[in-house]
Amino acid sequence: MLNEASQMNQRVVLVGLESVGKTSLFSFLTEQRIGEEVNAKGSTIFLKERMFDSITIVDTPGLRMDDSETYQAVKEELNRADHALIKIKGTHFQEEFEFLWPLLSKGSFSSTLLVTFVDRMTESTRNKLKNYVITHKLNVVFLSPTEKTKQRRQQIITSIKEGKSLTLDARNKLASIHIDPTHPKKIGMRIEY
Ligand SMILES: Nc1nc2c(ncn2[C@@H]2O[C@H](COP(=O)(O)OP(=O)(O)OP(=O)(O)O)[C@@H](O)[C@H]2O)c(=O)[nH]1
Ligand SMILES: [Mg+2]
Repeated sequence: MLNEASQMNQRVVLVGLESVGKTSLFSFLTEQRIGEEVNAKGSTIFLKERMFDSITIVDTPGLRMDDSETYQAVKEELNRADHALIKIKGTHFQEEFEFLWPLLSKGSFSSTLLVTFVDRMTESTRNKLKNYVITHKLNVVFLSPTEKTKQRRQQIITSIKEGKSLTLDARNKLASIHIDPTHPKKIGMRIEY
């Protein structure tokens, strides 16, 4: 059951490294096309907010190890957030989780962990992570482009509205799981995942 707070406007921030699919999710949740706040490569360059279902959602530029300005801007957004949608590529689960850890372990916002690029994980790493999440009842949603259904959208909205969170115990569990990265295969000059 949704509580009273869930009826009020909630501020939700999308957080993650570059190209993990934040803007794709922003567009999917708000049911609107991607706007003009991207550069030629499709990377988000400005914070952008939209409203849907009594939720204000903020799309942020991707975090990079060498970009402290973006890191600071995202950190400030998180200070104002009620909920964080944390996106991690399943193909690079361990390294991205470690990078985001300092942002996750502080703050008073509730949070949902969304694992993307599940379609690019090997079957064994995908199963390992999924089984781990089920066994430990972790608040983690798996998202691949082919699974962008109404039910998946509703699952994410429910997690936001109910103020579900990754508990400290869950975060510690996730930090301790070992998932081998799926290395990109080089095909000519292009890098394919
Ligand atoms: N295979 C696969 N591709 C995805 C997935 N999610 C997003 N993409 C693709 O990845 C690319 C980057 O997606 P964006 O939504 O722009 O990623 P972003 O996190 O907003 O990127 P930045 O703004 O640069 O940080 C797009 O071509 C998407 O179609 C996924 O789960 N699997
Ligand atoms: Mg983006």
